[in-house]
Formats: sequence, C-alpha cells, structure tokens
Amino acid sequence: MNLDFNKEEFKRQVLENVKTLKRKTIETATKQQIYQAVAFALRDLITDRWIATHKTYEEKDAKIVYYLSMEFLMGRALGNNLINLMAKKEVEEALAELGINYNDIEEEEPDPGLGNGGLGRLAACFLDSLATLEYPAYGCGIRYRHGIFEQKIVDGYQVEQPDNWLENGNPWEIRRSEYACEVKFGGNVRVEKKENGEDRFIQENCHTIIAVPYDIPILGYNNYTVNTLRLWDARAIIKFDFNKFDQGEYQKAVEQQYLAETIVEVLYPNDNHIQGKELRLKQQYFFVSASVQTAVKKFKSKHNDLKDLPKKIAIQMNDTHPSMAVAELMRILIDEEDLSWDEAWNITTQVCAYTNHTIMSEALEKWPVELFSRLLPRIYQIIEEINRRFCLELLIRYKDDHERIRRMAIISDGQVKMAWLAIVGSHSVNGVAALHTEILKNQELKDFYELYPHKFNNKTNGITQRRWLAKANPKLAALITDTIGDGWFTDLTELNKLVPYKENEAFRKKFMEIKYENKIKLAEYIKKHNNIEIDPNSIYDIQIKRLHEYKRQLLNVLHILYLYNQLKAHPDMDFYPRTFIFGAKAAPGYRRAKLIIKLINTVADIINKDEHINGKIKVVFVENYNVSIAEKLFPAADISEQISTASKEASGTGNMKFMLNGAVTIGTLDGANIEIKEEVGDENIFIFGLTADQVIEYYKNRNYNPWDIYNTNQDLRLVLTQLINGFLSPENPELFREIYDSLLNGGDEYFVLKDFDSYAQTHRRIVEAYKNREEWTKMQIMNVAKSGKFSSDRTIKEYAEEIWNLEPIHVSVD
Ligand code: HBZ
Repeated sequence: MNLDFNKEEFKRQVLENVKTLKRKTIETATKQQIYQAVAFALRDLITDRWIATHKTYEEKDAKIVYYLSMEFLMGRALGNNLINLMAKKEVEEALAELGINYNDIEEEEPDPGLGNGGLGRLAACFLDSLATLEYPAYGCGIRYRHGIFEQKIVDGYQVEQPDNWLENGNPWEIRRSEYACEVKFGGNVRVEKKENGEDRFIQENCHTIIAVPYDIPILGYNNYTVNTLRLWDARAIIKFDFNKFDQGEYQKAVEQQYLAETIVEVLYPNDNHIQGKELRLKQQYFFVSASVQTAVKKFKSKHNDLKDLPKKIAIQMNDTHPSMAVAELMRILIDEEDLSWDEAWNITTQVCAYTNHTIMSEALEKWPVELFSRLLPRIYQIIEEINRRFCLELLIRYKDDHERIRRMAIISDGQVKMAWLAIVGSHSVNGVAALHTEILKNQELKDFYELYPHKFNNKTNGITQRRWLAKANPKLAALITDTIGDGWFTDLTELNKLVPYKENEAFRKKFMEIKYENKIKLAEYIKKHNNIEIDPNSIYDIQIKRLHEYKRQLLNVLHILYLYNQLKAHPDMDFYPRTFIFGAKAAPGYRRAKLIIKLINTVADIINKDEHINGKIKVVFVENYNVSIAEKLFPAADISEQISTASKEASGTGNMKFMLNGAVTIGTLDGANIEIKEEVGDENIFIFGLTADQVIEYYKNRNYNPWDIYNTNQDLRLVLTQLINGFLSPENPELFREIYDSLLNGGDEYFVLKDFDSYAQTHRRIVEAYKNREEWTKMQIMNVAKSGKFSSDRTIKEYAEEIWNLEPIHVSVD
C-alpha cells in the first residue's frame, strides 16, 4: 500500500460522510449514498498529494503537456483509484467491517462515458500512464452534461436514451470557479493602429461565454503524483443591472444562461464520422480557447519572455477536433501579447503537435467558411493569414504545380480543412500504428509528407495494464504476480518472463481455471441481462467495438448464419460449441449500422431458439457496451475478433486488451494487428483476408465484382439469399434488403464477400486448434507474455521523449 491508510480513521470518515452529506446512518443509507461517502473519503486522502504534485511542478518550474481532447472515456474511477493507491484490499476490509460489500458499492458508480470509442479511451489510458510515469500533464476537455447515450435493445433495434451521469453529482470533481475564463464568439474584428504603426485587432460585439473548470484527480500507480483532468463547463455572463431588471431583462438573462449551457449539453455520438454542426464547432473553440488561455496564463505567472513558451508547455491535439489550438495560440500571442506574426508562429509550431486517428474520408473535418467566419471571425482571419503565407511558400517550392497547391491549401472550395491546419501549425504529426503512419505518409497525407518529412512519426497505441489487467482480471493478475512478481504493473515487458511457464503444466492448469472462472462470471452476467444461457465450455468468440461498416460486424454475423446453415444441413456433423458475443453502439444517425444491429439480434433470436441444434451455437448481443462492461468481457474471451477491412482501422486498442487477457486473435493485417502478430509470432495468431495493399489496389483499379463471389460460392449465396427471402423476417422480407444491396449492388465497399471464404477457413483452423486444450492454452499464455509492447506506458514515454521533450518530475510527500 502506498497510502497512509488508517482503517479505523477511514471507517469513521465514511460514517461521518454518510451523516453530513446524506443525513443518514450506514444502516439507512442507500448503496448509492454509501458509494458517495466512500468516494469522498478517498478524495480527502488524495487531496494532500494532489496539492503536493502541483506545488512540486511549480517549484521545479516543470514543463507541462496539455493533452487536448474532445473525449475522455474514463470509465469508473473508484476501483481504478484503489488499484493505483494499492489500497483495494484495505478498503474492502474496512467496508466489510461496516457490513458493506465492496463490489455492490463499485457497481453504484455511473460510468462517465465522455467519449465514443477508441480515441476517447486512448486519452483515458494516456492520463493513467502520464501520472504513473510522473510526467506533468493536464487532460483538457469538456464536462458534457450527457455523455454517450445509453443503448437499449427493443425488439432487436437500438434505442438511444440520454445518459444522465451527473444525476447524483460527481464526488471526484472539484469546481474551480476561481480559474474561470471568458471565451468569445461572433461579433466583428476592428483594426486600429498601434503606436509603432502596426495593426492591432480588436474583437467587438462578441457573445462572451464563461468557461468554468471542474478538476478531477488522476492518480499515478504506486507514486505520489496526482495530475489533473480539467473539464470545462459553460456559463453565461449575467450582468445584474437591477434598475433594468424588469420582466424582459430577467427572461433574457435566464435564456442566455440556457443558451450558454447548451454548448456542453451533449457529446456528439459519432465515431469516425463528422456531422458538421454549428454547436460542435462551438464546443471545439470553447474548450480549446479556455485551455490555451489557461496554459499561457500559467506560464506568464512565472516567466516574462514568451519565446520560452515551448520550453515550458507542449500541446498535443487528439485528432483535429482541437486543431483550433494553433489559431487560438496565435491570437493570444499576437493580439494579447503583442508579438509579431513570425515570433508567434515560431512559438506556436514548436508547442503544438497533432495525432491523426483515422483515414476514413468521412471523418476528415472540414468547416464551411461561412459558418466558421461568422462564429469565429478573428480565428478565421488568423487561419486565412496562415493559409496565405503557407500558399506563398508552396508557390515558391512548387512553382506552377497549381493542382498540388490547390490540394494543400488550408482554405479551399469554401471550406476550412482542419487536418491541414493541424499539420502546418505543428512540429509533429503522428499516426497510431506502424501501418497507419505509412498509409498517412504514402497516401492520405503524401503531399504534406513530401513537404515536411521531418514532422511525421509513428506512435503505436497502447493500453494501461492497471485498468485492463489488474482491475479487470484480478485473478489472472494475481497468478501472474505470484509467478513472476509485480514488476509488470509498471513495466509490462516483464510479462515476457511468463514464456517458459507455458511448458509448466501446473501453471497452465491455473491459467485455464482462471479463464474458465471468468467465463462462468460472464455467463452469469448474460443470464441476468439477456436471459440467455451460455455454456462456459463453449468457445467464447467476442467482437466488441463501435458499430461501423469498416469494422465488419457484418462479416461476423454472415459467417454465424453460414455455420448455422451447415449445422442444420448436417445435424450430426462434428461441431464444437461456440458462443458469439457482440457489443456495439451505432451512431444514432447511421442507418445501416443500426440495421446491422437488428440483423445480429434477428440471427441471434433464430439460432438461440432453435432446439434442434442443441445449443451448439449461441449468439449474444450485450446491451450498452461501455468501459465497465468491457471490463467483464475481455477477461472471459477465447477469441478476439479484429476483422476490419485492411487499411481502415488506424490501430485498434481492443485488440490489445484481448491479448493482454489471453484471448487469441482472428484478424486482418490491419492497424496494430500487424504489430501484435510480430510480437506473438505467426503461430499464435490467426490472420486472414486481403492485405492493405490489395485493398488499395482494388480501390484504384475498380476491378472487384462481388457478383463473381455470389456466383461461385453457394454457401455464401444461401446466406445472402436469406437476407431477402423472408427466412430472417417473414413478416417483412425486405427488412434487410439494404444490406443485401450494399454487398451486391453497392460494390461491397468493405470487401465482406471477398474476405468471407478466407475468414470461414480461418475459423475452421481456430476450432481445430482450440480442441487441443493444452496447445491452445500455450497460445493464450504466449499472447499474454508477448503483450508488453502494448502498454500505454511505452507509448507515453515515446511521446514524452520524441515529441514533447518532457522530463518526469518526482513528487514526494513528507
Ligand atoms: O482511434 C479510433 C480509431 O478508429 C482506432 O483505430 C484507434 O485505435 C483509436 C485510437 O487511436 N478513432 C476514433 O475512435 N475516432 C473517433 O471516435 C471519432 C470521434 C469523433 C469524430 C471523429 C472520430 O468526429
């Protein structure tokens, strides 16, 4: 334990909190109230080191990284904080002595879902690693009143309900109104002459919103570092002029408050897709401006010369969503700090860095000039000037290659290209897996790579082992620690030491038992939530991630239907029992993705109800997939489905969570799957399908015809026909016509049919391998043992050393 933890004192504090906060006794308090009392008691214990951390950073004048992200998919804090404080056992005991079951309390915490998927969860893993590695860091984002919607499945369809995570308040946050700042929208820009004859730009007639920060502590593992996640809330400025405060003024003031608050009302629920809404642009500038202003203010409180800014702060932009940071920093340096353009530009490009998370063209952010310039006139003006100077540079370099210059311009075709702004305004541009970075360099961002080769670099994603092994899979974590010690908590490559144990029968037995226990626990969860019985002796084959056509849940479900047809046609065939589990939210406006959810549930219903197959196949769609549910799924998996169309998945991080928990991957050569294969070896992973190069070739040559496959593969033809012949939905045979058409008449953009045969064959190989339980267990152990590279600690160290030039700062508490 690394906490000065006094059990009696802690119990006393919990009782006290129940009384003073809730006016209850421990006997009469609800579980939710007890959860809050426990959370507050822990926050108290953390506060001293939180203060000490900031004092240390001040005293050492540390360089700080600001990680700007529209999304932080944190998951529950209680259990994770106890892991990092190494106080889980003690707190469990203290609560038990009060007659409270810790697990019940943990389930009371709402899951803060302030993100969509991989990008938001990556930000959360990064914060954990930054604190554990003692790097001075702020996460900066938005305190959405409503995070990602809650998904209900009604009659097989996804239905969205608002997520009310703040309903009971959030015991982990502290409102810091003393650090509020103003953010300006709209109005116009007036130019006046400075004494030296230069122009001064003044924003007038603006609509000003107040940004109020809420701070959440981010604990390092086994150290005294407590960093801060700063989430901004929006308030209106209400000037109380009591003389004028008649009915109309009052109404106006309340309205203004309401309008201001809509900025932070809701997280946009799209993943890898943009919606181009004015409110989204407001959200972006709102949190970027507040965060950048704060960073500069903090610097100025200790330093005079802004040229030193890059020595003291780094800004990392998590995708293009915060890319206005480039223009906002320019605005502050020029308009407020009186620097020249060149000085300001030099500073800005040294401070800013950009991470790209996708090559999906529908995710590339572009804003109409009309909207942008109306909402953010001064920022737009600055971007115009950045663009003007940039195009001049291009003209000098590329002379009359006008086509190239047009492609590269930050403003063109009436749109502002946010990725171009991010690249031009940064000193570093990184992809999130080796293949992804290569595709950026050679395809999507080729023009920019040729211009700025030095900016491009790869930072393969990672995940935190504290949440995804220690917390999610305590039994496996304990077995590993008993076997090789606890070094893996802070150095995941220690897991390599497990390699020889795959030959140790006693170890294998324990490993298998733990997987089996985790599978039983998941079966209980599924029985409770889906009322479906699944067999823990069956193969658990799991695909959990956002629903997107490129992620190809459709390939998975068509294959399940194919297996079912086989089993029906040959009831006596040798068939190893399989359980297919899905978890996925679809963007509410993504019609086809929602239809695929309906398809999965329809297939599930038919198969699960069919008594003639003796339960040999079960299909489960887990409702409302989120971080907490993920923690139950990864530890129970035998097979990890990572089957995106090659070249489309930038990295994936779920693939790493499965591996760390001993599941074997079936996957395409996409994203980080390639690096997983390199680590684990060809014999411990199942690869199928087209390569990225092949996919890209097909796109170029347009010579793929899905009908060729339809005409030659009769098993697949049957499955496709079942989509439209009433087999699945007799009451509405046309229900899945859209999916059928997308595959056959729409060109099968994601090569579902093209990869089907290879996928089916690879599944056959997997089942054969699974039957040899001892050899399979060795494969699972190898997956755990070789997952060391995929710790976010490794990733963060690379960012710190190669992009941010950041040093760890040790915090001690006397
Ligand atoms: O970022 C994901 C990638 O798809 C995944 O391959 C990668 O592992 C992960 C972390 O690098 N991208 C996203 O999750 N993207 C979004 O969620 C998103 C959200 C809003 C947007 C655009 C993208 O407007």
